[in-house]
Amino acid sequence: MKKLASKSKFFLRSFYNLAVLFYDVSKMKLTGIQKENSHHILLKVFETFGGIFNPIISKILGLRKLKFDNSNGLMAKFSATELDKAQLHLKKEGYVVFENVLTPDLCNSFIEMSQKIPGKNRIMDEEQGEARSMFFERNNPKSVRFDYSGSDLLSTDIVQELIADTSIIDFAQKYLGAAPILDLIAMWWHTTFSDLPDKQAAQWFHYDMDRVKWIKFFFYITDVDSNSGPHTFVPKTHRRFGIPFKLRRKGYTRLSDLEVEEFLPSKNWKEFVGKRGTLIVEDTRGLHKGKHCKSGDRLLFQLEFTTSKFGADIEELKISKNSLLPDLKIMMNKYPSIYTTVEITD
Ligand SMILES: O=C(O)CCC(=O)C(=O)O
Ligand SMILES: [Fe+2]
Repeated sequence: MKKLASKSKFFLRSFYNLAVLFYDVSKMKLTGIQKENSHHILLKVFETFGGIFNPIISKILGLRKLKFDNSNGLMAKFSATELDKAQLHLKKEGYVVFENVLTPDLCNSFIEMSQKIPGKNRIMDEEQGEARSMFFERNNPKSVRFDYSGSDLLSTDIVQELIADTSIIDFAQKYLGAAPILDLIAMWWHTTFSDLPDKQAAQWFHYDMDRVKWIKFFFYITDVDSNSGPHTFVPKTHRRFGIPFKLRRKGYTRLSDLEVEEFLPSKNWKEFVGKRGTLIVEDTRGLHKGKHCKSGDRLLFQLEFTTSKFGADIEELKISKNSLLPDLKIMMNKYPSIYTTVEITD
């Protein structure tokens, strides 16, 4: 009897949350304003309904697709057939890998840049470390992860060129099925500072759910082998019900390898070893982590595109008028909706 009562309570609560979510989504669609608690409700609905409503909400909130000339840019070296095949793989498995996307010269420029702009040591589990701004010392890391801010990255030419690259944006759009919005620019080092995988540094399995629908581009800037912290993904978990209910029920949290292994055998996990310049495009709604770094280090650059800003707070991206490159300026004028997260300052 008690069990039945708690089951009906769960059932009622789930449908109440679903109704609230659709109310919040309609409000966002009509007014462009998001209610404060919406991200929490989005997470709750994902927990119970396993992602069946994400594509529907994305359709409601998404903007009409844009037309791009994708004959230039980093992805232009792949044929239309190769790119179509890649899209199919991405949809089916949740990830796709492209090799030699960034040239060694560009990777060198990224490494140089990572030592010229400031960043912060990630406060680790047990709150070790301090998050004041400093320059990264490759020979003397002070945390397991060293992060750069989106705005600092955006002040550099190489990053501006990448976010103005229509071949990348077009690939994102094909997956998303709506006009992409750039909602994250990130870069971080993984180091051997700690002997244990760190939850704060995303070294435990988790799914992302800051938005409704999104796609991440992970660029390896350094060579990555099994010991230097390869990005790791559980194929097909990006699909509806891809993450078993018993794992979703644990909440928006980090999961140990053992907890994941219980439902999704590790022989199927995909550990991406790859040379610098490798690009992994991934729907991080599936379970993923950065494997703990045991030797060497790893520098990774990341872009995320979404169909709507609905969800968690978005880090502001600021760029000063003086450092804005002409190519990006043209893109921002031609396709303002992609760059609504970017603010040009004096
Ligand atoms: O560092 C990694 O490979 C994982 C990062 C991650 O979880 C993310 O970017 O969503
Ligand atoms: Fe993540």
